[in-house]
Amino acid sequence: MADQTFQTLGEFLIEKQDDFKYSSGELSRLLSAIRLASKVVNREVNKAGIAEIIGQAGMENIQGEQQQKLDVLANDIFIEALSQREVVCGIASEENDDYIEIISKENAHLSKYVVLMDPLDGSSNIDVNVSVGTIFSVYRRVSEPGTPVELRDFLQKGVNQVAAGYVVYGSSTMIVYSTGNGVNGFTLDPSIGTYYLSHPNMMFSKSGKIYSINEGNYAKFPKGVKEYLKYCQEEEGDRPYTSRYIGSLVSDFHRNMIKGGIYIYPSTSQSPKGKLRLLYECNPMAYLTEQAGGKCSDGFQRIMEIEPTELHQRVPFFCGSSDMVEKAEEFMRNAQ
Ligand code: P6P
Repeated sequence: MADQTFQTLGEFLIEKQDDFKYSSGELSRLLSAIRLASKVVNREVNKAGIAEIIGQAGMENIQGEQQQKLDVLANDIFIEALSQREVVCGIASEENDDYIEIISKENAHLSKYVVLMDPLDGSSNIDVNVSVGTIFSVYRRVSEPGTPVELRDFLQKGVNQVAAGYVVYGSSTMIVYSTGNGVNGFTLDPSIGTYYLSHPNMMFSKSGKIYSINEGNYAKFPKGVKEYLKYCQEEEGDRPYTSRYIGSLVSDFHRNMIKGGIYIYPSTSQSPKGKLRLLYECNPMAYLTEQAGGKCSDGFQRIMEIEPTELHQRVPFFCGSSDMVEKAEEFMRNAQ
């Protein structure tokens, strides 16, 4: 049982309400909807551990019922929670080709926020009991209030985010988020369904000794990445560094933020833009990174300055302790 002196997420949201300039409490209610949805997804993700009894997600269970794939189920749960609260006018998701216009019952189109999300990132890891996560990004709409949401409301630079965060469904379930005043982590006490402030003011250390990258793609990496990896592995000073790669972005990111480190998903000869999506993976993680004193780029330019052109576009991703990212960028520049 968590120590009762720990502040709950609900209390924290109320206390920090004043941080949201001119907010009518909508952003707090939006974050509260995400909190609720994360608890439901947490239950479903944990239940997946007995898949052979209830049937593999995406197949029939022993009652002959069609099991929804967990990432589709997570997507529905977050969309439902956000729509019910009438706090968003639109949602874009890794699971949906196009954005969804949320037509509120009462204040049709008057909600001022849009949410972009990856509802269950790394879901392929569930079958092997590895942590997965939800990633979310929040913007104010730029189109006319009271009118239908437009694509330009979603194609905004990362610097325009008003909030971003992730849920990591791991050995414990945590929500880590920022609204522009630092990064705070909350751990779920599943016995009472309450999140407690367990990691106040999370910060990346300026440097670190962990690098996270899928070295199986080494042959396809750009020259600068290959040279940076050689740098990490040579015997010199505080090197060689340690290689740690879970294959679940939120887990690799979360560990690096706590212990220091760099995560790289670069372009490869096969995927010139890399694998990770700008709008609902890289931008929210970049927002958190910079709020936590770290650095995030595509190897050359700040991730949050990239002008988006399409909902599901991919970008190369270098993220973490600032000294490590700057060193990697130096190798990328010199290899040009
Ligand atoms: P690879 C999961 O599919 C994901 O989007 C991230 O969570 C993860 O870091 C990355 O892809 C893993 O990709 O190519 O190394 O399996």
